[in-house]
Amino acid sequence: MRSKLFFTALPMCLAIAAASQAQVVLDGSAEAKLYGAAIAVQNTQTQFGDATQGTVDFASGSELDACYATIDGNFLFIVFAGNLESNYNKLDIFIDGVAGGQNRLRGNNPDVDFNGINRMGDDGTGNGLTFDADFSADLWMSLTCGGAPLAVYMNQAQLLTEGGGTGGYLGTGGAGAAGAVIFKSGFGFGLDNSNIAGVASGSELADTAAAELVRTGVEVRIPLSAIPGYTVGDLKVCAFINGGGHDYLSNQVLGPLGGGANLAEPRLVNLENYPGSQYVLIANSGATPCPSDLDLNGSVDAADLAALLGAWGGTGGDLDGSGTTDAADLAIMLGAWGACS
Ligand SMILES: [Ca+2]
Ligand SMILES: [Ca+2]
Ligand SMILES: [Ca+2]
Ligand SMILES: [Ca+2]
Repeated sequence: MRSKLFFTALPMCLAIAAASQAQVVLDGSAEAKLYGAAIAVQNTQTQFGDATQGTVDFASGSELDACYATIDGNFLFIVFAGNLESNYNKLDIFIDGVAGGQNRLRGNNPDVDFNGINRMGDDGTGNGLTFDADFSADLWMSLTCGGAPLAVYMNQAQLLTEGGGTGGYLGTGGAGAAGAVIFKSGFGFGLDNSNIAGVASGSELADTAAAELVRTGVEVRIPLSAIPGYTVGDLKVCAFINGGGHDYLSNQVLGPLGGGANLAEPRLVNLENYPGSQYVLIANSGATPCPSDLDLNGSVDAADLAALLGAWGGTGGDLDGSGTTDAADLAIMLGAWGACS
């Protein structure tokens, strides 16, 4: 009886697998078909080491060569092509999706990753990392990796206008497609550290043609519902490589700096002082077509309900942007039950 049920269910599983083949694979690589061309290219050599190993799970340096992004249903995918050194240096990522948020990082954000976000923020003297004038961060994520076998760790926090907010440690995984993880919250990542090309070591203007060819690095999966208050419209992302304690900003920033040395103390950095935008625009012309369809199979059904209940109290099923998955989100899902129109 058990085996009969198994074989009955098998064709359905295969059908689901086939339907999802066109979706993004979290493997640390920007598939050309899905991601298209780079939306930002590095123009500054790296002062955080030029990786030379060519191994998926180890890199001796960090660089951000290019940025690729795509939106698939309710999720934003971004590839930060380059390397993240296997020494617990940080890739800090900031998303701006709505008015409000923080143009200058406050000191009262959630205590996540050994209070890493607040290490970049106001220490009480009115400083704090400041973005370009037209960028106000709403969501922060950070990735770091090290050890043998390699472990990758991911954290996130809301950046609300008055601080506070929620955040936390998302979890851990490894390198390559096998090490990629999608957490219960809907966040996920893939890491491929095999790049040995891209920008070289230094603080001069970089070879942008070489940087633009890199398509492997850190790939992240972000539930659009995790961006507080976001429903529709273009997004901005600012990313940089930082020291192990979020305490020493590199010269690997996207949008790029236009040459120059590491920026050092994060609290004293004002990106408005650097020419051009130290953020990247991610165009999103369409509204999320069917936000309750969490698994993107075209209908709101029992699988979505299970995903929502599984994310209860987290952000993975947060349909109304309140920051948590609760009864209000359940009501939205039940109201949208059936095929997506
Ligand atoms: Ca991929
Ligand atoms: Ca904002
Ligand atoms: Ca390089
Ligand atoms: Ca600027």
